[in-house]
Amino acid sequence: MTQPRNLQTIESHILDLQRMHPSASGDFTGLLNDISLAAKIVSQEVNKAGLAEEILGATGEVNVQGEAVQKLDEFANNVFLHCIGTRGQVCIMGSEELADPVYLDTREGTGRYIVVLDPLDGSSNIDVNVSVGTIFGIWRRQSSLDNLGDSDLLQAGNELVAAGYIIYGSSTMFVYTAGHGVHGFTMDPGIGEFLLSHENIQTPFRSRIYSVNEAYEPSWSDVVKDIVRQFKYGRDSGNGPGLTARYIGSLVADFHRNLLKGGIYLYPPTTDKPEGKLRLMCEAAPLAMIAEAAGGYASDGTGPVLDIKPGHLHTRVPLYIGSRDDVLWVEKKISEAEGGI
Ligand code: AFP
Repeated sequence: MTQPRNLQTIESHILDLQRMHPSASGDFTGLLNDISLAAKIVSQEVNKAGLAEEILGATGEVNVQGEAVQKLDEFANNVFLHCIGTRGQVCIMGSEELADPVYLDTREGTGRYIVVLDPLDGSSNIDVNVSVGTIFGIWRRQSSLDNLGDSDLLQAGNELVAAGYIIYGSSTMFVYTAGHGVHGFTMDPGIGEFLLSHENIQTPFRSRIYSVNEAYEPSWSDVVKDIVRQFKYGRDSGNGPGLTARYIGSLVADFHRNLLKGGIYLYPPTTDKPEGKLRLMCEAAPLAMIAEAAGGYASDGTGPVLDIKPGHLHTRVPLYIGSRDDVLWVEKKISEAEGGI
């Protein structure tokens, strides 16, 4: 008879993490708990999106990225703003939905952390019941509280203390890393808890799947066209088996599937978007930390995404992320095409 597994909530998992650092103040634990509470609230609202007429569809406004703001985007943004930093442990919060960073009240706490997030990524999919997600990254404050500025907010991904995402799909999952493996928790709606379901996720070294919006092919560079063609027909000599294609158009969902099954997600530059579409701080860097902690890799085509220092909160980067072998191969192809080795 197999031994039943002990159930573990995300809160107790985070507490275990805190015990590994005897000097920890509990600020970080509290912050992850805040994020988990916000995720539960957003999850509940996303789940009833089809029922509640008044929260479906666009608000009619355009956000700082020039995209139509969905009502649930606004809702999720507000929930995270209200839930995060309840102990005064967050000094700055940046959101994909807000043009400027928000400086939070830290009188009651240490203001030790900076949080940047995309509260509801893939929100153009909500109306058609496709999975959406939240992505977050947590950095540590660098200066004193009365000297907060760009050096605190605009840090590279390799300075991240933790990163995670929540996928609101057929079930809601919370996946995070704080540098000790990548762990996934699935929401049990009956008890309203995230329970450990995917301990120490390791992503396959080689892809079975490529994920890219191929409608942009006419405006890709020749090397990107060739890379995607080779994923389709088999890498290099065309001898290997080609990959299968999957593209949801919701980054968290595409990334999550590829993380578990082995795959590469590409958002290359196009002629009209030479920087690509995805934002470094609230999408690419946090997912890059997770990919690397699971044995994968993320590149902007020239080097690790984690090395890139943002110019501003909404800096965009091209993104190639997923199974390590394939992302490194993409980097090599781009480097060769640009006259490198
Ligand atoms: P939305 O939040 O506007 O739906 O954008 C989603 C997203 O940022 C990311 O989740 C997708 O992978 C990507 O854009 C899809 O972009 P394309 O529609 O250009 O393929």
